Amino acid sequence: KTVGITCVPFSGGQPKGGVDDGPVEMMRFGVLDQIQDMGYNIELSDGMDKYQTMKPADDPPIGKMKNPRYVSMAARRVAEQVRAQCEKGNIAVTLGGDHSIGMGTLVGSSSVYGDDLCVIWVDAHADINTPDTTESGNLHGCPLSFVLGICDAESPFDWIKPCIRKDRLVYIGLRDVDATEKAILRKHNIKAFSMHDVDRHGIGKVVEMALDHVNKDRTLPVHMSFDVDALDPSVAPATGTPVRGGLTFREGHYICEAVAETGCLVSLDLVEVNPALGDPESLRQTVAVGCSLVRCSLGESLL
Ligand code: DIR
Ligand code: MN
Ligand code: MN
Ligand code: MN
Repeated sequence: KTVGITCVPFSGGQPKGGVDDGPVEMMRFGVLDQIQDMGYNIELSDGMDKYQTMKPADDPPIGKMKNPRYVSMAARRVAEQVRAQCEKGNIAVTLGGDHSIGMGTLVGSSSVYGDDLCVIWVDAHADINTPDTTESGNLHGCPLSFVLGICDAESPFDWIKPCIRKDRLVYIGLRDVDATEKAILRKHNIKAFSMHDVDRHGIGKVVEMALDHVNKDRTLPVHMSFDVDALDPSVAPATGTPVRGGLTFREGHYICEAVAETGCLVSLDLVEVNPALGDPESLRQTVAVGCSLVRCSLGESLL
């Protein structure tokens, strides 16, 4: 089996520099060798360096959206690379970069797997603002609204067609959701397990309920998008928008292990590792946990 890795050194979906160094730091930490040591072949998508050169000289906001052309171009390239990996039957692993690239990975994966694709979004945030509801204008808070067709994607995002079914999306780990996003979740009946649910039921039950919701028979292809800020800041401090009260080290890993156990994982994002934030020990800890979540999603802890 081959793991197809796409590195996306991109930070245009939010204001903090450094998240574009997430992929290179995970590589430096040895993520490729680690995956190979598990018995997988590795195939790297090309062009780690391309993202900076795509940056338009002039990219004024459109409405509230910041860096719209840059985000759109990057996501479009990600979509092509992830699509190519999935077409070959590789497990497509995308290392970010900020979470705006999630619109690319979902377009890419669903272009191969169709609307059977189930999405598990592990995050402190819902990332489902529309260009109209976003307060911040940061597009890492918006990727799901485009792919679900909750807003009609206007230029420069008009290449994105609705491709993910609302009843095949489930969240785990939410604890910082805008009022506008809560209204969207309610209106479209989107299933979400917040940290409150994790406290109430325990992570084992929550993951089982989440999988039951999107993939009752465990036969459909699964995409997991894992934002490291889902973890508690004590576990993953080096990230742009940390929120207290997150998943423990074990809870985060449990989710990945349970997804691996289904054998249904076809694509995975690991995003929002920002090596520029915090001291060297915070950086090392966050990069290490990012790599270990990737390995567990690929089955490292299964006996
Ligand atoms: C907020 C924060 N909902 C926004 N979102 C974040 O900017 O739309 N996403 N931090 O990662
Ligand atoms: Mn996110
Ligand atoms: Mn987040
Ligand atoms: Mn984010």
